[in-house]
Amino acid sequence: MKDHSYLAVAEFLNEAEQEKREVIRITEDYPDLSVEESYKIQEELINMKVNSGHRIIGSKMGLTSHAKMKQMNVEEPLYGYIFDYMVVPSGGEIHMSELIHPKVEVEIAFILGEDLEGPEVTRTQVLSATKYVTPALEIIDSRYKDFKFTLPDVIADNASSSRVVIGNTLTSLNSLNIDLDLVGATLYINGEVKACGAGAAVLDHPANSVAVLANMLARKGEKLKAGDIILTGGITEAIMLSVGDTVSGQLDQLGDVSLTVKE
Ligand code: 0L1
Ligand code: MG
Repeated sequence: MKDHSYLAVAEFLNEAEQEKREVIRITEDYPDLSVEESYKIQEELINMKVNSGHRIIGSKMGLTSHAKMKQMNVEEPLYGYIFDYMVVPSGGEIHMSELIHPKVEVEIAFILGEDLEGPEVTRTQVLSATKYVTPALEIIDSRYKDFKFTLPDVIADNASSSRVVIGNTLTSLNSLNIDLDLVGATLYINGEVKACGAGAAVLDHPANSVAVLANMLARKGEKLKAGDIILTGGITEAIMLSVGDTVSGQLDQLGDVSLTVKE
């Protein structure tokens, strides 16, 4: 792909998000698109959002479960960026009219107290740099038709990032009685259990996800900063949402996080 095409493809994906319109995946036109090139498109997309006045508040990791990595035939998770306009307060609403075909997953979010700079960040360093952990719901909303894509497609599309609900309870790690890999998570929709899992579903331990992110960012000279919010990856599978749904994510010792889906 030629350098000037990165910008054109990023514009195409940004418009799809703004117009709430699903589009044909970009690898139909660029079948040889590499992972490296797809991060360049993502970078253009992120710059475009920043230049239009949106603020980055953190990042997200995706494809962090062994099952999802196997399904996509990849050996490494992917990352994307979370913007201020994506954040919904716990107990708040998301609006279907602003989205395409949203799905929800339960995650553990980390809030950093110190910067973390790769390339060799370890889980132990992550745990000591973490100020709080909190439950989160991630709403993913791929801009691609029928949620179908290859790895470069989804990387370019900012890892399907769409909305994020952060719980109201902030917990410091030394006040937890269990390790985060053992934290159980349950996703309820309209009072029914739709999915459940444990923190270990996320790269064996959610702190590993933050370490991998720091080390991936180091490849392009970026670091994680104190105050960043990091969504470490879905503990549960992602479940399709419909208007009228009331969603609750409950995590052992970390508390609850919820949202309602409106028109
Ligand atoms: O794990 C995730 O947050 C999803 C990342 C992108 C893949 C998808 O949209 O399913
Ligand atoms: Mg996620």
